[in-house]
Amino acid sequence: MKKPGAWIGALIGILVTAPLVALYYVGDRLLGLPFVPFDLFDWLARVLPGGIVTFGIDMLVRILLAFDLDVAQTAKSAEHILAIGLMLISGALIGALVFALWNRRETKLDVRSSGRTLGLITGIPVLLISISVNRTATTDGLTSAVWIIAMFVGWAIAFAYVYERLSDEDAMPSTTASASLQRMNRREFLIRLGAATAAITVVGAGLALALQSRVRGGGVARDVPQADPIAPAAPETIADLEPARGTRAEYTPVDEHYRIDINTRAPFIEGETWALSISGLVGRTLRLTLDDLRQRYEPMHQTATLSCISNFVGGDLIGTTRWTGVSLQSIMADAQVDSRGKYLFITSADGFYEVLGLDQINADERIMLTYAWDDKPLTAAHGFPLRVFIPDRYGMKQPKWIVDMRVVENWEPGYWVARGWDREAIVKPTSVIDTVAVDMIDANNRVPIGGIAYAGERGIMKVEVRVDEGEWQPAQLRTPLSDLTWVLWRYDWPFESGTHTFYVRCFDGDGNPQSTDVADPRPDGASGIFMVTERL
Ligand SMILES: Nc1nc2c(c(=O)[nH]1)N[C@H]1C(S)=C(S)[C@@H](COP(=O)(O)O)O[C@H]1N2
Ligand SMILES: [Mo]
Repeated sequence: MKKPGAWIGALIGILVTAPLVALYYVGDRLLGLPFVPFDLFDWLARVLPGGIVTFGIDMLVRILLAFDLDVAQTAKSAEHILAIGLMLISGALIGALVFALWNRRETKLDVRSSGRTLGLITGIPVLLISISVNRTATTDGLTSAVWIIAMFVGWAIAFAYVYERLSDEDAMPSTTASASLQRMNRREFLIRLGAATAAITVVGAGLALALQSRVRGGGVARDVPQADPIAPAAPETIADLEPARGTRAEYTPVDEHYRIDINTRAPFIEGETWALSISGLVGRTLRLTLDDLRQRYEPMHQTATLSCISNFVGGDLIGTTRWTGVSLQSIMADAQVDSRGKYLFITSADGFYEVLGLDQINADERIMLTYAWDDKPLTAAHGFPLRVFIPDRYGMKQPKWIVDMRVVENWEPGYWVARGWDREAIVKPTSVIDTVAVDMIDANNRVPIGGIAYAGERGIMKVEVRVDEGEWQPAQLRTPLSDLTWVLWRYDWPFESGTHTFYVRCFDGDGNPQSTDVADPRPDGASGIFMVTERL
């Protein structure tokens, strides 16, 4: 009795994995579920040695250049294609492997139980990987877990079913059907299977693309022309501007502040025994306890907005709180940096690290070792006992749970920089609509629209709102909590019922407009004009 071999298994692997990818894509676009191929790719980028990852990225860039493609525009899609390609190749490998395994059985394959087993064996590691690296899903952990496992079990049952079908065909007694007819049957089955998977894949991906702009919570506009810069001037802000109802809190409660790091659980550090060591190219090696930091140095307070570089336009990986600590300049002065010292290598308890230029520290007294958020010691999740604050940079440059600082001569890429993210990670201007507050309609039939705008240390000079194809209209700005925080804005819109699309854009303190380029977060932060469609 002839059975389908490893090559057929590989082919089937691709055929059943393609719809799996497409369905994950639908889940991602429509419901904010994790998109597994990117999670696996991110995880690989993280566990592979930095050298290999950098080499991979270099190769990718070179291939794009060889094809005369604009790297800035295509690198990210190339990476996405690579991630999906790797998933399909893994499917092919698994197909070859399980077909070979199943071929060694004496008895008939039980499609359901074998499918379930294969689904769990592959799905559980994938689930763990997704939990540890996913930064984009908006669904809760349980929903995401059920989705990942259920899809993998379904995928594996499809595998087993196809295997069974192909073995049946092979096992058909050749008394009635000729050998060539059997092969036709198998070929026909494969063609049908191919057509079916192609259909699911195309319809799924198409559906996701067609519907994604209708996702609740808004999206990014693709066809808004870039604004011209305006002349810099002091922004006109209003101290007691009442935000439109539904605008997020101007000051983020610590327990609502986003949390992003490479750990499923925050590293636990004993405050009593912890001490920060400062060594390397210094005249004086320091060992500072929390009390030393609190008592020996002048405390410094800065209310500031922090954003993750992985934040999508309109995403919630951004928050504002009051940071308290010690200017890094005072500490470096105490350590008497050697003239050969050029960089500060900061190590965290979780293996995270970042490298800061001493000239950057010397030029900016706001760079701070932070021990309190919201006037309370840092929580474990947010970096207890000590984290760095650097104005104008995304969170990836700012280690939490610091245990060690070393002055070194040579630059090295930090944790995320080594993994292909931007070396400087300077925040990009962004603005978001939080609400169209129909319930606040006034006697003049005006409905306040509100949200935030943020451009790091440059501040916000102007925010404008556009409704449908109308003109851009200036919004009012609430005086920000500091010049390092986002700005709450409000625009009173002459209400018209019906379905409308609302857009927002901002200009930073230098008069530069936010970019209309639609960019994903990788490698240097997302950009694009936020828009939201509402039926009113
Ligand atoms: N030790 C350590 N520090 C870290 C990280 C990390 O993974 N480990 N993640 C960084 C990233 S990517 C961000 S966005 C911020 C998030 O800080 P938060 O979780 O307090 O909001 O922490 C940064 N500091
Ligand atoms: Mo981040």
